[in-house]
Amino acid sequence: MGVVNVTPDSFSDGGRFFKAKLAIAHARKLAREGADIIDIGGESTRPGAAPVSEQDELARVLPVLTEISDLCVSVDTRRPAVMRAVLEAGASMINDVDALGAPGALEVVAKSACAVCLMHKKGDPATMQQDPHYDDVVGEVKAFLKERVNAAQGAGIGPERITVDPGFGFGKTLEHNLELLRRLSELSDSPLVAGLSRKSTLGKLTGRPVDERLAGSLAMALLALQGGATILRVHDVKETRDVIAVWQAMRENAA
Ligand code: 7PJ
Repeated sequence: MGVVNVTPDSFSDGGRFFKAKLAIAHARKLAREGADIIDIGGESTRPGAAPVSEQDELARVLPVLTEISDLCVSVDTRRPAVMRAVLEAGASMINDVDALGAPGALEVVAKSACAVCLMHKKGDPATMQQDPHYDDVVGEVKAFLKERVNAAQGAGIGPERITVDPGFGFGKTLEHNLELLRRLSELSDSPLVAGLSRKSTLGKLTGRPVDERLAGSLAMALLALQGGATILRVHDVKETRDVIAVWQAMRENAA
């Protein structure tokens, strides 16, 4: 899954892709480099990001989506009205950091045939990184994902449409993120999405700024694959493809 941000304040590309044309070109490039899914988002969920109106979110996402709806496009949104509009415009997947928690979200997704990613986060993006606490981070994330998968299935979303994500960096310290990565395979029976690309966890581990986290991101990608991740949400598709090729060759040649 290749990330294309259409937010002006997204931390990892400094807003370079705010303009629809640039976002479309970037999406095409990621698809050529081997992304199976293009994830576009019009609301930055980075810690402390400014809120975006529904109208602005749609104005950012729709012009990009309509130009690339021949691709498998996932839309990163928490709003049922945005979900409805993008599904009508050809989105294949809803990637929701609120795990379809907004009133009406389950119903909108259930009425379509799209795939969905149900992500865990603790707290609100504005404040979630202020001293997050868990008694048992793996247990808590696992229970939450199970509850949301049950809710989704209860609403009529078939298991073949559902993926889950521990939400690295969403209300989690470095230690929480590492524990979740270490025990990724325990989290769910549903296919796992892992998003670690360029995240601040890597800044803490390597001391590097966001534009120098490629090597760390690739190490994380390999660890996520080893932990059983099915979908890697990344910025650097070409390089991550090479990691996948190496990992797959190793697996296939195993007795
Ligand atoms: C994630 C996401 C993630 C899923 C963001 C960033 C922050 N969606 N949206 N998983 N992260 N499913 O790109 O670093 O980890 S926004």
